[in-house]
Amino acid sequence: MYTQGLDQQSSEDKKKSARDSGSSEDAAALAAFQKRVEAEEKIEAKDWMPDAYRRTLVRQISQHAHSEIIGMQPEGNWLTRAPSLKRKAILLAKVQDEAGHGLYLYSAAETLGVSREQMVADLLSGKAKYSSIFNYPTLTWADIGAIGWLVDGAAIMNQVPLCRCSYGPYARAMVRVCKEESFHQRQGFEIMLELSRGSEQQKAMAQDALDRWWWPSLMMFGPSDTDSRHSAQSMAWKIKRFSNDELRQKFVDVTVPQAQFLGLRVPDDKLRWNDATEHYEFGEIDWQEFHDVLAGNGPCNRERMAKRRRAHDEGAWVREAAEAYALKQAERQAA
Ligand code: FAQ
Repeated sequence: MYTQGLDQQSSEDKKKSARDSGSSEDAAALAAFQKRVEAEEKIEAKDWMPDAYRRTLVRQISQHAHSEIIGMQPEGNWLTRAPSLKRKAILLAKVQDEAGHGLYLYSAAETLGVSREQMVADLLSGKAKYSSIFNYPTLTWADIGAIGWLVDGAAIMNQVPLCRCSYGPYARAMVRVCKEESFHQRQGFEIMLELSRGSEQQKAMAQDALDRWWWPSLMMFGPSDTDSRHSAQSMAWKIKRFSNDELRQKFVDVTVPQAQFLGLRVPDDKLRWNDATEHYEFGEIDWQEFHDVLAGNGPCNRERMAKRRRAHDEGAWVREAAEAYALKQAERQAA
């Protein structure tokens, strides 16, 4: 009788119980989900989604959030040494923007059911990744120009397509992030412009910064398409709209003329314009360096993590005070 009862269950009921149990994802549910993605419908937090789609988003969005937070450190290093009050105010605003981006992104990830505490714990334990680029040192003021120009430039190239990501909360967060990154890119380029039109020493500083930041910026786009384990599925789900290599090529095509305008030399002997493809050809990335940085052995990995852990510990009193205040408010409301 019992088995018969199950057999008689409508297909809608079966889908519902599969959804409720969060277990078996039947082929019909997966196909319906894919159809929504292909119709460019936004997937929202309460909609059914495959477990693997949810996991991919939590992974990417939390890594992205951690990158924004750790990314405050290289530039934060120059806040007290900016060459003028105006430059200091601009840099302070930029670093605060990065903190804001981290917060929007943690909030977007939380809509997928992961807690902020868990994400932060994964970062602090070294389990979660953040962008390789933030493990390089900022040795001179020109590095602040190079970060804005190249790192924010690469970030925009990668993130503008994320405004069309199939997951609504991530896509919407990216709209504001991209507007701010666009301002950051311009302020970096303007620093480089001023240095490259300055004294011989300033020009040399600008060139040295480009020499050190060029290749790590190209690495930001991730492994080549042949080695990118997530790209194919993420593109099928319309989380990613372009592959890592496509975005890297777009970045090179846009940035090389900017370097020429600055009168600076891109540190790549193989760089040349190809009339037939209408793209720049460029040299091979040092993938060993990329993997070393990802494994925690870049120039500043340990320093970045130590500083983040210290900041977290020193901020314990703020979290405790906020919790005590929330409790007091709740008690007052209940009374
Ligand atoms: N660094 O299969 P794929 C910014 C990992 S924000 C470290 O290609 P996927 C703003 C990848 O996670 C910069 N790890 O992976 C700012 C995966 O590891 P897993 C951050 C990297 O996800 C400016 C494995 O390698 N932006 O700059 C890197 O399809 C200035 C296999 O790779 C974002 O996070 C890397 N460079 O593609 C702040 C944008 N590349 O998880 C302050 C959103 C790859 O399997 C100052 N994210 N990996 O262990 C994305 O678009 C993608 O996640 C990619 C990687 C393109 C980064």
